[in-house]
Amino acid sequence: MADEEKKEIISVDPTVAPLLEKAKADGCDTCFDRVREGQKNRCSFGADGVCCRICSMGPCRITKKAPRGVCGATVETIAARNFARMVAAGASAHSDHGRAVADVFLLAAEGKIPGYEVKDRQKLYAVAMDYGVEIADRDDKEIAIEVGRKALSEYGSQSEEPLVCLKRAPLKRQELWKKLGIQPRGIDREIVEIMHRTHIGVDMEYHNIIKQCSRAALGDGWGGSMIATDLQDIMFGTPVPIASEMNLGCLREDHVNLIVHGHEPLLSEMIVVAAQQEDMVAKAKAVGAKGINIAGMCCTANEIIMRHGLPIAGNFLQQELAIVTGALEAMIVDVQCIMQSLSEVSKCYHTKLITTNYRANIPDATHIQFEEHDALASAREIVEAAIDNFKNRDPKKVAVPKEKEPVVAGFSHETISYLLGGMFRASYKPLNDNIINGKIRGIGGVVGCNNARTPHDDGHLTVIKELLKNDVIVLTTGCSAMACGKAGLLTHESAAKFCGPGLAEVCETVGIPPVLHMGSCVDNSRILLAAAAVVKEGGLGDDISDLPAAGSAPEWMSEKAISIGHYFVASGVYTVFGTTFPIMGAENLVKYLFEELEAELGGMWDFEPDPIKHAHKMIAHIDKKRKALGIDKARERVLMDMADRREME
Ligand code: SF4
Ligand code: MSK
Repeated sequence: MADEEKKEIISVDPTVAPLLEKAKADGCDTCFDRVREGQKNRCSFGADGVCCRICSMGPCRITKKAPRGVCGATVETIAARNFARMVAAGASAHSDHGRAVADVFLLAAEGKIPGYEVKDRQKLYAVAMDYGVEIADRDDKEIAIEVGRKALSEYGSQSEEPLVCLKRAPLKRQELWKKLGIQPRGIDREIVEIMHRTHIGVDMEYHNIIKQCSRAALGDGWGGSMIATDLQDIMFGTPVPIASEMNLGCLREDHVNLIVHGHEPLLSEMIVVAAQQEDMVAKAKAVGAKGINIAGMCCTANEIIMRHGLPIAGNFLQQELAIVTGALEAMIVDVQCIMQSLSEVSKCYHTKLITTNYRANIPDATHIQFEEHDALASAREIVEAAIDNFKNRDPKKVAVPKEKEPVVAGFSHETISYLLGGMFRASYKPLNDNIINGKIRGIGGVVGCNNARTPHDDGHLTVIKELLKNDVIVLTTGCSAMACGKAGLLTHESAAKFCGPGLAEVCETVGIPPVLHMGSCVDNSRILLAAAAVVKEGGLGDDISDLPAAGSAPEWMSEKAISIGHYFVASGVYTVFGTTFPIMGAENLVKYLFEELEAELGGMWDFEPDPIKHAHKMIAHIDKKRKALGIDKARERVLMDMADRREME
């Protein structure tokens, strides 16, 4: 084997290796170094979910010789409690995001804060109707106030009534949730209940713990996250396909560069406005720059690309590398997926790390609190700080990669329906018809993070290319969507290059890319709604679990991914995770989540770190569902040999 072949692949993104070399030369280390050095050896008890540190009699580590904790807890109880706490943390992150959006939405509707408005009236009316808000003979302000109050009350509700948006699911699914007693009530309440149940000496039956996981996770997907998406769309506009670029090559050497990183678009929307103001552009020119360049990172990036066409600098594992380019004046962060090391890396360069949210401070960063009561003033202060920092840039340290790829992003589930059916007949019918006739084999939802323990972006791209080759259309969000964009998968042209003949034909006819960028992490709720719309269209069963569809997070790392995965499962979707899975040391729990849960929920978990096998598990599930629907014969089988495959590469 040649030396290059033996070399460990760190990333398949061409910007990464040269910037890692540069970081080394500049004397700073990154997550790529730490994962191979100080943090190389993982604790297997922690990785397998069999270490309990819930009380101070522990930590208790379960082995064959020591099968119970001090309190007598079994390995299943311990692993299920650890898993449940991941669901709680993930659901709380999404839901706190949704609450912040609902707060601002209501204040804006009441006229108490300037700068935010209703940009999508149709969506306001649609959401109002779902919440039972009267729209006839009322002005938008009144409607928005009532929608805001009702949405906000979903978080703290103490009533036994289920969440409003559950009724967007297919009827059969709603009935199943009711029968199983897993309809979420107040969003916060379900998260608190997980924390209570997993305290020492409360819930010690793993099926019952997982049941509460389902309730809390559904409260995230059909609650906290869905509210965030709905209200963001009303305030900032429902995304429609928009052209832009992805990767670090979008930083511009002759501009003041700002990256907005994190999750909540409340601030980034205002940064966009501030950076376009004439006096700000003039200030940038006065310091010798040609203008102000805003790019995004992680899910904030997905928000600004979808609504403004602003470029994406990179996904989770590239955040430190953006600073290593030496061309970044300010890294502006809010909440979630921000590495603490950014403050250390920025010390090697001139970059100003600016925290903006009272919930998320970082030692040695500059904190400029984002005040939603005077949002534009906060945004201007931040943009000015970036402009002032331009003079500190050291030209000798600047090395912006060339690589960037054109993309089309911003496929909301409403837009997909419009693109498929046209303005007057918006519907999912052409998609359903092409699934039934076999040109499209099924639907894959591939989402989630990067993980420094696996080759950066490789898991996403290998899984997705394998799905496309097998005529599976892909819906994507989060950092997975960015991996796709950087590799040229988010363009119309990619259909001919990467897809099997059936999928390629449909994409070319309808005029869509085969991988549809649907947004940020909270926008996984859009995938739920797309799945519900496909069911409602007819011909593919009467529940989400009947669809030839599967979910995947090949490189997941965050607790939010576990919450997302579990609400997919509890919504009836077979969901495969890569890298590692946090309960593998508890055999019975593995059996329950990976096999038995399907009989209860119609969906179940699976784990497969090898990306090709991972994709084929999804395809096998899709084929199983096609068979159950009686549409397996419709697919014309196209046999490809190795030469055909190489040509498609
Ligand atoms: Fe050990 Fe039980 Fe305490 Fe967990 S709750 S640390 S298993 S004694
Ligand atoms: S940003 S949660 S690393 S997808 Fe939403 Fe990316 Fe995962 Fe964060």
